[in-house]
Amino acid sequence: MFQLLKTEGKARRGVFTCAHGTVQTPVFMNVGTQGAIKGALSAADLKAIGCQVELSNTYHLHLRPGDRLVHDLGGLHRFMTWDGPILTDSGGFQVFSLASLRRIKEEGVYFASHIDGHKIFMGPEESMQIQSNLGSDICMAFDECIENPAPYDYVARSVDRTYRWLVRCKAENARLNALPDTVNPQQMLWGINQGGTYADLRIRHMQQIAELDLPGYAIGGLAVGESTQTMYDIIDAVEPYMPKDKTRYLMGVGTPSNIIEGVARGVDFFDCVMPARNARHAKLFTWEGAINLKNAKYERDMQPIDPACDCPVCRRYSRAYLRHLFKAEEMLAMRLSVMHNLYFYNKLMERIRQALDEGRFEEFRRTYSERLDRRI
Ligand code: PRF
Ligand code: ZN
Repeated sequence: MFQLLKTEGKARRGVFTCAHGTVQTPVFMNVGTQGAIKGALSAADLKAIGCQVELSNTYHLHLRPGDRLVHDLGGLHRFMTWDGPILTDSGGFQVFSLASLRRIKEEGVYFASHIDGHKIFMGPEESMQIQSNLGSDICMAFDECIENPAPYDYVARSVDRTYRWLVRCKAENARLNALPDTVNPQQMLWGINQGGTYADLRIRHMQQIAELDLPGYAIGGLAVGESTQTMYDIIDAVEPYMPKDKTRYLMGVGTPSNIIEGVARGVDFFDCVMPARNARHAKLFTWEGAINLKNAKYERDMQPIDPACDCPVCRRYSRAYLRHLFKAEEMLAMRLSVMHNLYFYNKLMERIRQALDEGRFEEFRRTYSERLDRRI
């Protein structure tokens, strides 16, 4: 269920409720692809960094340890000991970015596992069955994510197929939720808008999927090759056709600035591997811009990563020490850096929500949108 509390321009402040709790939006979902946050963060750490929603992947957990096993052990919440909301991505995107020997048919996708090469089939029903076994609160539709730019005719045909897949997802999700041994009978399905960089295809598809009256809608197929401006233009084109009373999720986006600009365009949910990935390369976000801890200038710097940050890492450790950990390739370098960056992203969302509550989001956007993406 989604309740819209307040708007400022197109930006939205809301509360989302599911079986495992309430979520204050706009929100950033912390990515734990295989049921763990990269950089050795535990479910207990997720609380410490202010995580509201954890995101896992159908494709990875299906291959290993297997969704049937997770089902039999009581579902993903219990398995990873995270009792807050979980969203699972459908596998659509991962099949297209990771798997090899891919063949797309009307019934679904045939591909080879990126782990051992064995042949797998995944279609809308299989994706729903896997996500039902995992017991996530939100399951995502099985879609085709096309790299931009792609030929108009291909995108048009693909979007039609993604629509037919969504109709099948909806029926299968309803059937699975009604089974007696379902992990999470309240699992909700969100649809995904596709259409590449073509506004007309995007809008037509959005109108079609809005009619299915799903509890949430995502914009997929962005941040996959197009320019930042094109991404913003597509969000602007689609947004008027997204139901106002349903949650909106911009998949796999992005930098702090992309997120602020996404909120300004009416998006409620975000996820991205960037904060964790950057952290593992010693690239850390601060409220003045991003820094690289490997830089020699931090060798004797006893300040925290960000003097304006109150995360568990900044309260205790210095840039000099973290730089040493990176140089020495200590695992602790990864763990502490990922903690700081994810805390930063969750804090960014908290500050966005605060600004919306106080009617000063536009001012916040002017102050931070460019600043946070620059390198200092
Ligand atoms: N589809 C799905 N997951 C995704 C995407 C998509 O288009 C993207 C695109 N940025 C990220 N994750 N199912
Ligand atoms: Zn910090």
